[in-house]
Amino acid sequence: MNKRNIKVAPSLMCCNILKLQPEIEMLEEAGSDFFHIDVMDGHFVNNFAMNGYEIKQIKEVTDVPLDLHLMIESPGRYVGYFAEAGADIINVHLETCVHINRTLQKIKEYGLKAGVAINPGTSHLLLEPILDYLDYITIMAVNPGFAGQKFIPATVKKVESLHKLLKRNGFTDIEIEVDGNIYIDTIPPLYSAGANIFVAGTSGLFYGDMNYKENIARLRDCIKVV
Ligand code: S6P
Ligand code: MG
Repeated sequence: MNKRNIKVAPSLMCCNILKLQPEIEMLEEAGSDFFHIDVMDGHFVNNFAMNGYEIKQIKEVTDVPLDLHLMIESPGRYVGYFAEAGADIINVHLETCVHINRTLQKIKEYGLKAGVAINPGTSHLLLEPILDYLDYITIMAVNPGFAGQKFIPATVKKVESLHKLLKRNGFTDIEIEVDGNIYIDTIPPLYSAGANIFVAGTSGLFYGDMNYKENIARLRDCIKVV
């Protein structure tokens, strides 16, 4: 792995919502690999964010793939709804799915990439039976629901152990994404542990004078290539 494999996924929840279209254009221009869209239902997490109507409008103004992070109860009921809104990747939380295989199959039936996200308190070992269905695994480095939280250190070991598990079982195409408090200090250990997609929020991208090009370049360049 070298630094070309790093993918940066700005979290659109951290944009200035009143200027969303110009923000999206600037982020696209700055080299975003995905747009990470947080969807919250006020049940699984104590917050609300983004619906299909809004996602559809975002899809109309960008070609950057939309990476949906569904922090909602019973996400299987809404796979069609979000597919029609323009999702390219749907990540569901393992903790919200009673019939996870069925939900992942449904995402695939819509021709989308499928991902599973797990909370800091959920073991990655639970993912072993469903690896066949996955394109992405999102490891939460904070408890989901809010931007601006502090990195949970145990995340690095979890990523490392997951990466080994994927290698051992021949699932080297599954990419590991990490979400929460991503910045130049947290990327290097996560990257060494095996993650390569980084959700960029208030810690690593939306800060200071909001120079997206510079800030994304800093995130990519914090990995030293030997
Ligand atoms: C949080 C959500 C995230 C945040 C992102 C913000 O529940 O899933 O995607 O938007 O973590 O980044 P930061 O740097 O403020 O933690
Ligand atoms: Mg997220």
